[in-house]
Amino acid sequence: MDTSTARVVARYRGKYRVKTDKKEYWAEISGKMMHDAVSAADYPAVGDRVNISTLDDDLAIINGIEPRKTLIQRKAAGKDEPQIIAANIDVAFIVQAVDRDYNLNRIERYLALALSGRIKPAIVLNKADLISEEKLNQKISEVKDRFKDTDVIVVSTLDDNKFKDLADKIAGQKTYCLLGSSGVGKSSIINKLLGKNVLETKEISFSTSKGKHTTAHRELFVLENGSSIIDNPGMREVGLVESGEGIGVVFSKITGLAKECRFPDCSHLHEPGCAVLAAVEAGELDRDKYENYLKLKKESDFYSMTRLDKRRKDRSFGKMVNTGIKYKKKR
Ligand SMILES: Nc1nc2c(ncn2[C@@H]2O[C@H](COP(=O)(O)OP(=O)(O)O)[C@@H](O)[C@H]2O)c(=O)[nH]1
Ligand SMILES: [Mg+2]
Ligand SMILES: [Zn+2]
Repeated sequence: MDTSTARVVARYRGKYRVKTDKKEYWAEISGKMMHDAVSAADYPAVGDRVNISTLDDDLAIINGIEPRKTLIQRKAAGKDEPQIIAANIDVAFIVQAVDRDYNLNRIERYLALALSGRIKPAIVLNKADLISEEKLNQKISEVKDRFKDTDVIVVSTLDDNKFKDLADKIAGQKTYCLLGSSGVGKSSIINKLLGKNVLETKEISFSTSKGKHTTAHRELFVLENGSSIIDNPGMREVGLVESGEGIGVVFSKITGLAKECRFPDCSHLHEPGCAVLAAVEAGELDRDKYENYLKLKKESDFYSMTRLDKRRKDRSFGKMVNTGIKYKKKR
């Protein structure tokens, strides 16, 4: 049995595809890993580097996960536990289509998601072919205005000249992921980077203006220059998990202003002496940005609170069970 390191390139229900320098294998986690796992984070995610033992030509066992450099996670509908999107990502491309999907608040949400995982974000505006030069320039300046420190890359997958800027950004050995609603062109972008149609793309239905996703699983592709890129199909909901940190970075202007508020626990909603509200009133802080800040902050605080609450309840339930056992033993 040979052991080596591999990268997780796809994850299915309980099964993984892993890739070494030489080849790919189907893999499962070892009995020990399965036994020791207590949360979703203990299972391999796409992008993870793992230690494997190969069983034969195409089967392997995953024995452990190497420490993750970065981790991107979200809250999925109806679930308490964060869902892991991918590991060891260097750059997250936040993709929006300039024609219909375009929404500054949503970009901001994805930015918080990426930054809370300590991943460098870049904004990709796709389908530049669909709107006039004038409208496009207006959107570009809106985005640049709202997100001053983030790269904005404008592309069209239908036009080589309008795709170069993104292709040039992809450096060897780094790992990228695409985030964005379905139908914005994530799979088309990967096909274009691969130079062949590996991923199926779907027409957008006019009634819902949403593309039906076809790639059911998350997958990592290795490009010619050695870099890797991950497609994220079907990301309908991107609830924030404890990403106070990401929010702090995206809204650094607001967190800076908050230090000047009269009350240290100011909610920036109605308090006297609130520096944030004052800046909104004075037109120094964009009102949309302020409102989106309140929304995302509330969501992440609520998430942290319910998690904490749940842990407390679990603990007291644990105690109750333990006392019960002790009592029984005594008798
Ligand atoms: N006009 C135009 N259509 C595009 C562009 N990129 C992708 N599309 C189309 O948008 C639809 C959804 O693309 P797809 O890659 O499946 O989106 P995904 O759901 O984000 O993976 C498909 O019909 C694509 O052909 C583009 O740059 N311009
Ligand atoms: Mg797709
Ligand atoms: Zn305040």
